[in-house]
Amino acid sequence: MPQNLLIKGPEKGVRLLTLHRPEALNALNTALLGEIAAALDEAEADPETRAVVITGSEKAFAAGADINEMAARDLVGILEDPRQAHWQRIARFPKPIIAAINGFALGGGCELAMHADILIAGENARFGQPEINLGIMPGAGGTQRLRRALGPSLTMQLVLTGEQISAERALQAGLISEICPTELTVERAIRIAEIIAEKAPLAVRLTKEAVHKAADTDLATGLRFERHAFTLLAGTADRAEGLKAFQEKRKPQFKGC
Ligand code: CO8
Repeated sequence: MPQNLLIKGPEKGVRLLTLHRPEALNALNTALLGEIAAALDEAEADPETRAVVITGSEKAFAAGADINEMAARDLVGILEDPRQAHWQRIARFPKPIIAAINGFALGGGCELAMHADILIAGENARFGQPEINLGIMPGAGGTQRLRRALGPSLTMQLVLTGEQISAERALQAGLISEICPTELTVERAIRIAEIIAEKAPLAVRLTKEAVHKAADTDLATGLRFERHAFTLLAGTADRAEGLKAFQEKRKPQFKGC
């Protein structure tokens, strides 16, 4: 039973994960990260779960890695850090993840948000990588994912000054796709997840993978992957159903095969 994570669903194909360490603004200690990774393993294995929403509280999505836990680790402790494996499991989750971000998304919290495929933020959201203030630097992908999302100048400003940006600025910069009234962020993220949950699962999975390829490879390799994935879908029953349903002017019934 997870101690720091609330798990709800799947309802209408959507599983909701709520970070729950209110005493530490959802700081990501090893236990919480492990619980997120395990919950995603379960969600991956469950055919009823088509998309996952990750959220925190209205005050904090997550205020970073747990600083007290980090302070207790020396160089060897960091080298053998079990959190690395948890981050990798989160990064390779094949179904869509929507982050519903209210309040602070700092350090590892901002990095966790950037592991999501779609980022929806409340008006009160604050994003930042304040590690530099602690004499360290981002260690769960912050320099790389922010650089891809925001470009070089704003990324450098954030990681070198530790300054935070508002939801408005994050939207303008392309880090998030929508801003909601804070109390509606989770509802909106769930709605987006429900829409995705109605689509053909194999098409969703390959589409997610193809979009990720855009950041991971050169254009020619990415285009080749897209072409192969597109061709692969031609063999699915869901493709036949989707095209037939359009011609028959009805809603498709996708089965995931
Ligand atoms: N770790 C542990 N405890 C925390 C953290 C944290 N990151 N953030 C907040 N808390 C605790 C506070 O210590 C406090 O506890 P207590 O009540 O026992 O004193 C409680 O949460 C409430 O926090 P505040 O009283 O500070 O709340 P405020 O509203 O005054 O301030 C802030 C909110 C601005 C968010 C402030 O708490 C803060 O600056 N927190 C630290 C933010 C930060 O520096 N985050 C980066 C951490 S480093 C990191 O994320 C590196 C990731 C590397 C990943 C590598 C993987 C292998």
